[in-house]
Amino acid sequence: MSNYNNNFKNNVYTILELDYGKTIKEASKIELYNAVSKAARKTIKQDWSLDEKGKKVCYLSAEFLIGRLVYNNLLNLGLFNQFSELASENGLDIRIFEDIEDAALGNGGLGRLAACFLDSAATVNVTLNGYGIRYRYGLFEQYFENGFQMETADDWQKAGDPWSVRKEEERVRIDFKNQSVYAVPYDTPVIGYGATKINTLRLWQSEPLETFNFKLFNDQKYDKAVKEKNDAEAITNVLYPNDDTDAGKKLRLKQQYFFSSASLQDIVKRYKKTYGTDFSHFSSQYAIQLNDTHPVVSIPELIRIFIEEEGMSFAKALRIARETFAYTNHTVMSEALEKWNVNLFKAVIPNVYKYVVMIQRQLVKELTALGIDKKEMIQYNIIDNNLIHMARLAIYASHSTNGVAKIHTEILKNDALHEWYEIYPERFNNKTNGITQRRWLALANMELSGFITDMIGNSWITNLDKLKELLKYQDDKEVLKQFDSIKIIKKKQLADYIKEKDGIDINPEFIFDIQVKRLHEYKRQLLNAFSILDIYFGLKEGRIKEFNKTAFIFGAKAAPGYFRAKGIIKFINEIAKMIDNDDEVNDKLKVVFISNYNVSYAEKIMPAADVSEQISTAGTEASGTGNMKFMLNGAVTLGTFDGANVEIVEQAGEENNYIFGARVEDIEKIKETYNPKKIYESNDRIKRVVDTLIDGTFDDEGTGMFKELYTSLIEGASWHKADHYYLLEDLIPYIDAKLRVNKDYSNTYEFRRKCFINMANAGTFSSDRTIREYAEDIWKVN
Ligand code: B1N
Repeated sequence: MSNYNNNFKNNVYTILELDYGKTIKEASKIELYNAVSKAARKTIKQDWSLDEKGKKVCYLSAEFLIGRLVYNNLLNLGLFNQFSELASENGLDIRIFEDIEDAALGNGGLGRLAACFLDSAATVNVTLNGYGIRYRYGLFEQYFENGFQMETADDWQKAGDPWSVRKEEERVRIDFKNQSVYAVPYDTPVIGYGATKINTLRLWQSEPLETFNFKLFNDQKYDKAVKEKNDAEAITNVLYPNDDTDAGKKLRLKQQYFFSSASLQDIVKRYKKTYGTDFSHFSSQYAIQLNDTHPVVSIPELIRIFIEEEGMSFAKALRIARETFAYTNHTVMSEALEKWNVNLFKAVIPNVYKYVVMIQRQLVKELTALGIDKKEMIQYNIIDNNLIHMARLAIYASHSTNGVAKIHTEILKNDALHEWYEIYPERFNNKTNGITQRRWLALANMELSGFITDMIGNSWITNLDKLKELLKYQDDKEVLKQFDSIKIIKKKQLADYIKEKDGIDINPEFIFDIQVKRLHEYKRQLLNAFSILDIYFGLKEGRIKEFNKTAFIFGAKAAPGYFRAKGIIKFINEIAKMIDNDDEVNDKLKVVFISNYNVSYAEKIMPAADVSEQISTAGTEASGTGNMKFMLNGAVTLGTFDGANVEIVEQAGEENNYIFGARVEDIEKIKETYNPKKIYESNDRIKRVVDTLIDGTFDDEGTGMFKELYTSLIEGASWHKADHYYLLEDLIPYIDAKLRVNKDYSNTYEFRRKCFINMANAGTFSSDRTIREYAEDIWKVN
């Protein structure tokens, strides 16, 4: 793999000369970035197309959180060393591209999972192409003002988009009730490791049929003349910043239909190039995976195309649709389950609504035949109470519904979707999430990668199970010492990075205890905050005597309209300030809320953690994938028995992690009688930390945020009972577990041994494994 691309460096020079008339010395960072990216692209030998032979998987997702592509592509193309040489020959730092913007075309775990799947499918040789939306602005950029979250637009194309190609001639037309637009595809090559396979990420951009209405312009109606353009562009202008919640907005439905229809038109057109109008091979040529309910409108859209454009019968169209589509569920939380108001749906895509009605009628027929009566039928109805239930539509009209971790799939089967499991048990299956070790170990932690490769060779890059071979070193003092020194290097690097980005000093000798993920009540960042306050008071009172210095690091974006989540950010920033100003404790306690947590920041954070915080209420976090990234980089998990944490401790041992708190069964039992106020009133420590929300310890500048958080815990609200996520129930066991971690850290050797065992057992969390399971069980490819 080393020397088949020996033109790369010369190509960089040539492109700089042709495109910018500059030498490498004269080129700007952005020019160099464009030249390096294009030169790397040029080394791709095979042509990459969407028309490969054999079965093709289409991964439809509203989000692809791909982050920064340049380093990953250099690695997978085998060009990283040549790039390093080029840099050093010209006196440049290889990190020169670190201020190229991330492509943040996703919110969090769901979008990042889609990106890891792209990398893995191309690497394990599965033909899988991603279809999604080319948002003009991705997830907002976050900064803090006085500890409050502020947002600005994420202009991710600032330095250009040298990895994509616009395919003007492959545009398709999308018709809404009162608007028609073009969907123009931008294709990005997805390069498998070793570049043996190139797949495609096709993102659609919305554009007007006519850029400029000349007649209106001549009639002096200037505003109207540009209106069509603006209205068209609005559709793909911005990513909805909600993670795990449903926005329910008209524009969002337009986005969903826009990319679903564009992708299906594209797929059908390609199919017809080979098979004409004989659709009997369709489902053996295409598998379509629906990433959550966001692309589920694809189902009635395909049926519409088959019936209206291909003259197929409804029965046949539904059968082919069912054989082709599969659905992944990513959450059981009711706030996130998409339901579209019938009137809104009809106002946007009336001609698709027709087919939803036909599917609903067919559902009633089928269920009646199964002996289900009218009353029982209600829970299955796709159209019910003037709402279209997208998850029900997906389960009914597809052949596979999967959850994303064992415990999550069990909850789907036994609880959230139990009624569907009863009638279609064979459709349900689990596919535990995974992460790509190329980005999350080989690139993010080159020091650890090199160390691992020295011990067991480099086959782990495409076969992560090989890490198990490291287990033979688990008691080797010398190995663990080196492993520890790598962690220290990564902690120093993170400290430098935080200093540079956020201007905050962190002592790398502190324990790095880290919680990074979207801000949501169920993820319980507030529980973490309370535990820190209790430790703070404990240190001041002398209740806690021995304590290893710890930096508690947070990173999280709150949806801009999520008032409570923003209150939690402000609260944590207030705690950080109080501790910083307290000379009694600030030599051993530090709280940091880093700003603008994103994929690139994560690449610095994951390798530097000693403790991974995964503390969601049991039964709420479908899987989590950050937990896997921490584990792979050698951190212990401090977490609840939830999501993939369950499988993490199954692999690495409970004795090497810190599991605490109520389990799903426990919560089931206490649910009816749960009384957080009583817990609060009967425990002085709990009362003390919760009261900081209202006793003047902290100032929320008159926003009422802290009082509202207090109320949500103690009094509840109409839509959620008090302390809906059981913070007070779990607080004391959580603090106990946290102090156990802290104590165990005193024995460096024992602690690093735990970390090492976690890393060595992370093999199963490679998204290569996940993709192989989808390929075999759901897509039936290879
Ligand atoms: O999907 C991830 C899981 O690892 C996480 O546990 C899960 O929370 C996450 C609506 C979502 N579930 N639902 C969403 C995202 C955007 C949106 O608009 C819902 N994200 C998840 C990968 O399986």
